[in-house]
Amino acid sequence: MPDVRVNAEAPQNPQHVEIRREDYRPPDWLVPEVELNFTLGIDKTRVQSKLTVERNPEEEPGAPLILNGDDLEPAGVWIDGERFDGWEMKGSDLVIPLSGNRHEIGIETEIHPAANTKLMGLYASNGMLCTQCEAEGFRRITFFPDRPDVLSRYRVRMEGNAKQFPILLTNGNCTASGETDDGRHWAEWEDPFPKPSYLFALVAGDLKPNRDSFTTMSGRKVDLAIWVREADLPKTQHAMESLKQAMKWDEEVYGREYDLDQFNIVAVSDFNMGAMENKGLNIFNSAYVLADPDTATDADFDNIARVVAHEYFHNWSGDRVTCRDWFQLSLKEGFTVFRDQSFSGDIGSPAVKRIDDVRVLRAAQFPEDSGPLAHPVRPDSYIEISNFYTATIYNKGAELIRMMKTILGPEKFRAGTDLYFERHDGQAVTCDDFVKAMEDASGVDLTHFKLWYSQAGTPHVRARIEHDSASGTALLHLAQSISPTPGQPVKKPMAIPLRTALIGGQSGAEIAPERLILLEEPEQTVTFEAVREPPLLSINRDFSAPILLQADRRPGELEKLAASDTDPFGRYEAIQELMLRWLIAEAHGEAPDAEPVITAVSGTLKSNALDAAFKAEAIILPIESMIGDRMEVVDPDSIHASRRKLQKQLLAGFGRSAWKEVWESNSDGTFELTPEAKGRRRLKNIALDYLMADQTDESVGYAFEQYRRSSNMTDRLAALKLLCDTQFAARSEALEDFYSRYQQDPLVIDKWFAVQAAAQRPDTVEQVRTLLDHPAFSVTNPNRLRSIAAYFGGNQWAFHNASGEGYRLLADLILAADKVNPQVAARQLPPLGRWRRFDEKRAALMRAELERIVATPGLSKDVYEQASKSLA
Ligand code: B3K
Ligand code: ZN
Repeated sequence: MPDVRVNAEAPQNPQHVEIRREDYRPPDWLVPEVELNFTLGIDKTRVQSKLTVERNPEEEPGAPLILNGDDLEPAGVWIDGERFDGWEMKGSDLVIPLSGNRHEIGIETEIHPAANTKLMGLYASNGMLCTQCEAEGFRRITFFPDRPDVLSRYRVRMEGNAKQFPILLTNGNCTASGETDDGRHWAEWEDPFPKPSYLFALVAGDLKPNRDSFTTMSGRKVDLAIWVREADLPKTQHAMESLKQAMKWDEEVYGREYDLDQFNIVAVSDFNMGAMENKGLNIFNSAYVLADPDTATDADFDNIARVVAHEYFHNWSGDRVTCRDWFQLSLKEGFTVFRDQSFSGDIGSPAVKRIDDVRVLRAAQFPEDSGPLAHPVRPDSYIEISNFYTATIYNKGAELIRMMKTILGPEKFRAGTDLYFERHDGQAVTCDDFVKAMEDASGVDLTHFKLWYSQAGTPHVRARIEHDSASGTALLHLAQSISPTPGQPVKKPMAIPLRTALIGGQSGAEIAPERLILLEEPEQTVTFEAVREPPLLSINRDFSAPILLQADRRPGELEKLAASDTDPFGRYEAIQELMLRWLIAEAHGEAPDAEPVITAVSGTLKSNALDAAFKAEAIILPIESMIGDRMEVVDPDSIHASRRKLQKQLLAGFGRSAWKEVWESNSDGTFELTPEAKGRRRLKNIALDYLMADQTDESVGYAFEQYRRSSNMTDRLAALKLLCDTQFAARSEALEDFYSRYQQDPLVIDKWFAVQAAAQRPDTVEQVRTLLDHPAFSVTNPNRLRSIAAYFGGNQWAFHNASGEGYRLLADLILAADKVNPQVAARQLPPLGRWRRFDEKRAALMRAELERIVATPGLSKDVYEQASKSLA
């Protein structure tokens, strides 16, 4: 690991030291070969490792071998076959002095999978054994230089009870297997590709495969298998289809071919995040594998395709080329998210996918970038790396890659990725190496652009157009600034690619074709010639840069853009901006006129040129937190009231019967999973949402009818969500029915908890308190914990209840979860950290909960880092 030093500015706690990027040093010892021998048991597993270690010729001679451990004790250590007792422990690391330059180190450890509630390292889930090693879980299995720049070839032997663990899987290809006389069996596997320890994986359990195959572009046949419990097999086909689509897409779009003879995916029910890209053996949260129309929504199906593709794409962007250190995490994550976003756009609708991605960025990353946990895409320091698997690393990281593609153009971008993969295959590299490959392949200087990696915060861009009709000249005045973020009080101007066009204010035609403006100065003016009519500014088209744009608009401009922008994203943006301006004005008590919003929504719904999926995205009201992000001080109650009011005005403005018509005409008889069918379901359910705006007997009746009649989870859950917000008897009837119908299916019961935690009701806090005592609730299963914590923390109106009870509830939950699983507990903290955005009373209540958390004895460093930084 990099040297550990304490930064005077960082929160102080003697046990929780800060790791700094600038302290990176290459490893003293390399480990070209690893042999692991597992004697498997749920309660106790014995791990014997044999490491071939070589002194790194470029590093300090004489350095001892330091192997990381976590919760481990060596049961025995051998050097070159001789038992060695001269080792010592330094903290949790094992230190072995070595005289020569190459040795064979043997280490034996004993681990306890069933007792491993952190779900890092080797753990038990539903009677099976599985692993999670990224970022620092391998050190909970055996002592090892557990850092991504030590790459090793692995040979693994697993042995265990054949009945309990009929299936034994690890990375690479199986080379031998057999049985012993006493009901046990074994398997040996070899992974020919050197990999860092974080990509190691092992699975042992009673699993059944959905098998298929894929023939690569060079004609090699790859055996594919998705391993699940037998009862879940019928729900694996969508994941399998998605995998084959992803394999083909990566060949066609990036020229990347799969490299092993087999590719395995395993679904597990206890998993800290979505999935993990272990070489040749991806391990998945079952939520991202299992789906059928009765139990999974359209969004679930899309997420499965996205995550399956994401993990598969990591085989090149992550596994073949990996990160030098964890500060470079976005090297693999930002790039891979960009790749999965493009994939999802290509198999569905690129415009709708872009809208969706920007919505996620605005809802999750922008608040992070303007809050106490803001950090650059390439962070400078961390206390616990698990806290840095953030929207900034992933989603803003993806925006950086997208911007480079925009600046270079598609051909040069592809040349850049080709060069990157070719140049760095088998290496552990940095974000700088990625940018260098882009520069070398394209001849474009990206020096200024690289500031996006080191400077945190979302740039604000102000745009104003000035038109001189006599000369036909339009001047576009641009100005940029970034607010300070923790540790970065003064900011430099960024290089911001803005795709820009002009639309004729009268003709509605594109009067200046799209061009790319690179805004590099604090202020810049761009000239457009031959502009014969008053222009409408269509800027940051397709959201070409992750910025906060403030464009000066004359009255009526947004309405025109909403109907005529030639960029679909721009059209969406104009409608949303109209809504936001109304919602904010209303929340400020200004009684704005809703007519322009009604016209834009009606026009969109009536358009013959737009498809249902786009219409749905465009007319959906911005979520409450998004409205809050635009206010000086977030006022949850008036935001809620304002949003409800606009919903009612749109119900009346477009007309109840017109909404009913949208609802009914988009209800198909047969269930299909095509982009068109999904778009129609989405539009239908948004129409139902509007119909329910006044919560009359009649409209609640529609929702209940849809709930009962639905043949698919998308429609059923949409109706349940709406009923959940009401005080009608149909609410409890539907909730009870849903529970009894799906009680055997944990992924659906997660939804049952989630809809209640997200409910828009004045008594949600009390309801959620009661749910915590429900027999099916548990803090040990991450999906179940998230089904309440994440949904409640994201429910602005309920969480920010003026009583402060919401804050207390979340803090209680975080503290309870921290005892079993610090990583997942820490991820629930950010909503409490946003106290600066609220009124004094709420801010004080939020701070009090953060202080209570920080003062709790035995707090993990995960939660400590998030809470203490949030208070700073
Ligand atoms: N690389 C993993 C994330 C691991 C998170 C560890 N705390 C999944 C992914 O991004 O593909
Ligand atoms: Zn990833």
